[in-house]
Amino acid sequence: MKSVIGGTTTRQVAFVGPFGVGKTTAVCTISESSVATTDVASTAMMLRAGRHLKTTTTVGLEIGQWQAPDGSMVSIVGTPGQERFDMVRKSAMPRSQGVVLWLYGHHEHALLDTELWLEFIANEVPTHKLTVALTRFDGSQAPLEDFREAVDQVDPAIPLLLADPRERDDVDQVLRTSLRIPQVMEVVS
Ligand SMILES: Nc1nc2c(ncn2[C@@H]2O[C@H](COP(=O)(O)OP(=O)(O)OP(=O)(O)O)[C@@H](O)[C@H]2O)c(=O)[nH]1
Ligand SMILES: [Mg+2]
Repeated sequence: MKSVIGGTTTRQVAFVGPFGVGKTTAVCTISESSVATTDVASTAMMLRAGRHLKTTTTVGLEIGQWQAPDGSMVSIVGTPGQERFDMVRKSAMPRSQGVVLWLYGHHEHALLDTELWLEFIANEVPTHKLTVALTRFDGSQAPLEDFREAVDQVDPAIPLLLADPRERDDVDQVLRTSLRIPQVMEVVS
């Protein structure tokens, strides 16, 4: 595997979303080359209900590469989830053709988080570039229709998918959707 430092491609997709949702995991799952990550040991271990406990966090941009169905390579840029790295996250979005908002589907504030993150991200990028990927959804906090409704409030055209950042097929589908590559889409409508 060859390491990639800096983008060597013309198209780019950015992964954004809360701390620990799985952005780095998704970049590593999908990448054709080894990923230059910017993860460091974290003291901000998340212990809130239902959220994942982890000991590292992303502080800069991490870059992987994904091979699109037409054979071209696309840069996949993971961003930090923590609020204090807001500037880093914002820097990745304008040059991306697609922005994927990864969100939690199962914790007690999942719906409110969805609304707040959508509002925040929709201020930064046009909604036609946006895709929402819901992780860990189990219906325990709110039905899927409620998440769809929250997305509709911003733009009904924004695709919403259920995806596991650890599963290659899921991340592949998220990326195709993000670049609006025609496919048999199992989006929530
Ligand atoms: N059970 C479960 N675990 C998941 C899922 N998606 C990701 N994980 C795990 O959650 C953790 C996510 O960690 P990261 O990929 O570092 O998260 P991140 O979004 O990059 O975090 P920051 O960069 O710190 O904001 C990993 O340990 C994953 O294995 C999921 O759908 N279900
Ligand atoms: Mg990360």
